[in-house]
Amino acid sequence: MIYEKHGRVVKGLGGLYEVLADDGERLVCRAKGNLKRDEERVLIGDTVTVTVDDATPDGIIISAIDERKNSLIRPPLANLDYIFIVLAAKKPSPVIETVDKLTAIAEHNSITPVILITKADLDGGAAEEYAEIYRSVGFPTYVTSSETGEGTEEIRRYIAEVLVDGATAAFAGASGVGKSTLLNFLFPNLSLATSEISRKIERGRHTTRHVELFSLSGGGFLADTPGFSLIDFERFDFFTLEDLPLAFPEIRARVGKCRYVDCAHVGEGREDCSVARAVADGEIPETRVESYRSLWRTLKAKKGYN
Ligand SMILES: Nc1nc2c(ncn2[C@@H]2O[C@H](COP(=O)(O)OP(=O)(O)OP(=O)(O)O)[C@@H](O)[C@H]2O)c(=O)[nH]1
Ligand SMILES: [Mg+2]
Ligand SMILES: [Zn+2]
Repeated sequence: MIYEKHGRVVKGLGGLYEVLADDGERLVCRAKGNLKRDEERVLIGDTVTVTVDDATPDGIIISAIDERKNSLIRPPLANLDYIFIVLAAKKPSPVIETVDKLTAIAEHNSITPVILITKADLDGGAAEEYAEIYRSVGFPTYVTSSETGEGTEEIRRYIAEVLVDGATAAFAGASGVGKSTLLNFLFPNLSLATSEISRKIERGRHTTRHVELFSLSGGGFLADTPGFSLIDFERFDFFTLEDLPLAFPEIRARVGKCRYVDCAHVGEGREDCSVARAVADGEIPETRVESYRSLWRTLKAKKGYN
């Protein structure tokens, strides 16, 4: 007998996928040939049709992927509603431009960015400084420590409130910031592997190797993802020069208010630019506008923008 099921791809390893069917059954399947190639490749988080052929031993196949709400290259996930951007107060100290790039990628893909600052026990002052930046932009922001438990009740409550009825989120951020540790703290039955950061280079060791979506009791999904290192986060998922100001809420709000018609809000002798003024007046944190300008230059230098 041949029949179809519909479900969510929650895990993928070595060409095999695990699909949580809408009826609760877990199916291990392969993907149809054309769903293995780059653009059409099955992503964790996809909702899919699985065709089951009872008569064949390997007869459980992902045969179609539903249209995606959004998809990211890094972490490789589809249909996200929230992305928890995780940075540590220190060990490793955050690369703010990478954090801001992630917020921009999230905004551009209609994913709500949530800022999660870990390891507050190591430097509470630094944690608060980072938090201030992102609170001022208006992102939900949490300061936590998996060592002392600080802030974990608040984040647990937020997750319980928003990750319901199929809503999906991922923890993303540099290797070693404590993503898996915090997930274990919040959901002790996950038992995710974690490991100490390297003493020599003060970076993580890429302990988490694959993306996996966990189903939560409220009907939502939450993924742990492999951390990235400084070098492997070059690629933009993304967009044009014109899109970039729209991906920074505090700049987006001032685009229409700039008196220069063709302004990219990157400075260069334009003291009266609405964004430059907001920075001077302390309304936009300097680090955010520095990230914006740096990303703008990177994008402009890419082929096709001259
Ligand atoms: N002091 C302190 N250490 C922490 C905290 N959270 C995590 N750590 C430590 O940081 C190290 C890295 O934690 P992981 O959870 O493996 O980091 P990760 O972000 O999952 O790293 P990848 O899987 O490589 O992306 C471990 O030694 C943890 O014990 C914290 O809140 N405070
Ligand atoms: Mg991990
Ligand atoms: Zn301007």
